[in-house]
Amino acid sequence: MPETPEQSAAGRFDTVLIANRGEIAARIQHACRELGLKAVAICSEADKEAPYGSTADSFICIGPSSAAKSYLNQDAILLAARLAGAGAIHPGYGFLSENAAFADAVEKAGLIFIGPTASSIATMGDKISAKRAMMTAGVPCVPGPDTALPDDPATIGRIALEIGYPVIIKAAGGGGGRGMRVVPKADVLHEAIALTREEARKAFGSPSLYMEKFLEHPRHIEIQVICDDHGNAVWLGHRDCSMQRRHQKVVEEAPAPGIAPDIIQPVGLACVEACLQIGYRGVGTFEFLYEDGAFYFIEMNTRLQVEHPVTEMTSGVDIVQAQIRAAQGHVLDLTQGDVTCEGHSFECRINAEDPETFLPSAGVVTHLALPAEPGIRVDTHIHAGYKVSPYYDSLIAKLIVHAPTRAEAMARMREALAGTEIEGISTNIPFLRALFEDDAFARGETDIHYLEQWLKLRRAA
Ligand code: MV4
Repeated sequence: MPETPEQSAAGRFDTVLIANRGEIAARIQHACRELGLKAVAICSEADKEAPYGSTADSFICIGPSSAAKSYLNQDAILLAARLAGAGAIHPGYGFLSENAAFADAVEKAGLIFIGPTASSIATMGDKISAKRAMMTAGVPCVPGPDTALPDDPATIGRIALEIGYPVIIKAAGGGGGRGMRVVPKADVLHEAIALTREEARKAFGSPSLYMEKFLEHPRHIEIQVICDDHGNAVWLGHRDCSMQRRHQKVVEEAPAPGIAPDIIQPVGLACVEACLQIGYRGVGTFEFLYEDGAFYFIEMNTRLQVEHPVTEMTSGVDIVQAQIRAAQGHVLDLTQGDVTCEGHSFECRINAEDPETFLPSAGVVTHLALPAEPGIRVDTHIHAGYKVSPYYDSLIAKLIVHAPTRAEAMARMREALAGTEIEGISTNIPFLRALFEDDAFARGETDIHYLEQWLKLRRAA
């Protein structure tokens, strides 16, 4: 009798090393425990007091405070996994989560990387090969070639004319806002190409560039997918992540407001089709720009994202558990027909930062009060007495709400923010409170530039 997929999955691993820190290390540990798995926590010297360390089955300090010597140290992480008897590594987000060489090294060490294959990560890491894969699969993309720009200036000029100005030059190795330059008209095209090529060579080790139509006032909308290793994939609805400053998201919501189901439906199905075509496994996010009623693919994230909770709230699916089960080889236990998104969810990222300069604010949390009403979720690792270190990202907590309608969810977030008190360090809470009083935001009238404009007006006032 051939093994069923469920049988082959049995015993693939019973211990997960969580190669991350902060709120997501705590979140992944909860998911492991709920699945009956043991969790190994790691830390740098700065994180020795982390609360998720004392609740883990083992806790290993892998290096000094600097991320390069700890959370990015592949050999130290693999050694810790071997010492603790872990059969799998969950990379969380950031750090090594989208590093194809690390995914490969994990598998070569005989462990399971909780994420897609190294090959999927590499394909999506190169923004040109990602775009080509999506065009092939029928996902709508921004107008522009799915090939690298040639060297010949005349050909480049023709490509720009064909797309129509303004265009944007992007580095194949970039992404997330790094390595791009807008070109308003032909007379600055070649200078822009030269500058972006040099930056790309230095920052990403590759001078490869591509060109797209520049969309001036889009919203940032993403589609969450989850896939197994057996040819099953579903999408779990969409999120609006337009509320950002310098490519750092501040507020996310699900669903994206004002988008009719019949216009997003074919886009979601195209994402699912693309996953099946490329043999994608685990969780992933398709990022789109949305302008004048149309969707344009820009990038795919091959990791669990910071904002996954808003999709968990609306879909009812535990995305981290589903991701781990997919890595264990289990067959996805839901079909597209089972996915029904209900109500509306918001997430606010609470950052330890100076409200004026946005510089990270380190120090001890001297007082902490968190809201705990129905429909409110707080993902955090901090507590009163916790020391926020200056070494890492300033995200210290995520406030997540869920309610039947968008207006009710906004009201609930106002309550959640009112009930959140953090003293001893500066946070962006005052600014989030003001944002949730904004009328245009309440009407869903925002785009990727809204927050920066709002901040400028507020400073002037
Ligand atoms: C664009 C764009 C306009 N047109 N591509 C920035 C991050 C990276 N993921 C892609 N980005 C953009 N690509 C075209 N063809 C505008 C942006 C962009 C942006 C996108 C999403 C969220 C915030 C943004 C802020 C500035 C620019």
